[in-house]
Amino acid sequence: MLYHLLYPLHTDISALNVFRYITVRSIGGAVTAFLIMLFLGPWFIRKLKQYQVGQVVREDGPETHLAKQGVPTMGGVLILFAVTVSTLLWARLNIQVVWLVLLVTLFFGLIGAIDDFRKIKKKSSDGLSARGKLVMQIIGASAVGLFVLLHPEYDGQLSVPFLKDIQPDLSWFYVIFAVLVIVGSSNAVNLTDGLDGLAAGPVVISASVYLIFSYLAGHAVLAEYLQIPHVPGAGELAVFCGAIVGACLGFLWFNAFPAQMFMGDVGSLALGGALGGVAIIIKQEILLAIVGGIFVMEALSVILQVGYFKYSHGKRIFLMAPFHHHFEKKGWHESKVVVRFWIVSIILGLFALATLKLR
Ligand code: 57M
Repeated sequence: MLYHLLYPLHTDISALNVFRYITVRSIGGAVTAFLIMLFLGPWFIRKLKQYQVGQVVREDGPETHLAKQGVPTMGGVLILFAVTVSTLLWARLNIQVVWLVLLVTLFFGLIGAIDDFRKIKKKSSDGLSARGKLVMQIIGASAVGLFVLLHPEYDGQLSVPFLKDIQPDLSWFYVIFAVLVIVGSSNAVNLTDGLDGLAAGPVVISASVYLIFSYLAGHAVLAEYLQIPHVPGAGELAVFCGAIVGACLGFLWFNAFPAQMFMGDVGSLALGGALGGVAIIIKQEILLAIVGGIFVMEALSVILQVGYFKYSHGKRIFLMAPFHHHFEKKGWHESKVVVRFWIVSIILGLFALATLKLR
């Protein structure tokens, strides 16, 4: 909005020229979202306590988690508020993909909110049924699939990191692939969100990497030089990614151990959906498995554990799944697990950036 309001005045006030630059607006988006979180956070936590929006902790988990009973949850509502306000303030609003990704993110947030509400109302860890959640997620992700189908620049080809000459063509299967990426990413972030700061940290790192890739994808000259797909308008998604980075950093302020609030499914499903959406729109789909390697690893640990548990009639591969519980059960302190997962996430983020040159 600021772009539309202020940039036209640059002929009279030359300083307003800065609103033209995506870099400046991405930083503006990040700082705005961060400050919204920081200033509204304490008030929001008080309101969550007042309305008794508290976490119901499962009894079958690590014992240390029983102390977390009643910690205010649904902090994701504030994250989504901060992301929406700063994206609307700093992005160019005449770019379709900004609206698409923002609306899909909010829709995934809505699914999570329904789930959270049910859990809080019933005071149990059963929210929406897994099937109900999945159907709604597929409906939301299909909006991106439909966009891809209707826009000729999405030709069904995949960008394979490190291998610029290999671009498998999925043809119209690409639409199904897009839905799988978004739904998978949303659920993987949700599974990861089980320790203080564990989901928000890697989301900050992944969104920072996608901020850079979005900027490059939207820049015709740089995209050609780096031999990555050029997607007109994608640069504005850098502003959206900046807003996610800022909002999640602000959330971490309160979610760092010992957490004053959790994000809830409203936050985790939305943030995962957002990352998946950006990855599809800027055509850096496979890269998400590298950048979000922590999320992939957590989801895989659950698939392997549940599969083996059923196959072997009760045996386990890990002490407990998702993977972070395994380390807790081994006696690592929660903060140690979280910081070590962040370290791995940073390394993976750097590795993902290296794909720009190593190809
Ligand atoms: C939700 N949610 C946390 C919070 C957060 C198929 C199965 C493996 C699924 C999996 C599952 O349900 N995972 C997704 C993970 C919960 O946090 C809430 O949920 C939101 C995210 N969706 O924002 O609102 C608990 O996580 C802890 N937490 C923190 N700090 C945070 O910042 O400490 C969350 C955020 C909170 C709090 O304790 O209550 C969750 O774990 O429920 N299921 C599991 O994860 C269960 N695993 C399991 O049963 N594994 C089995 C195999 C055979 C399936 C096994 O390995 O034996 C575990 N869940 C829990 N305890 N809580 C079991 C142990």
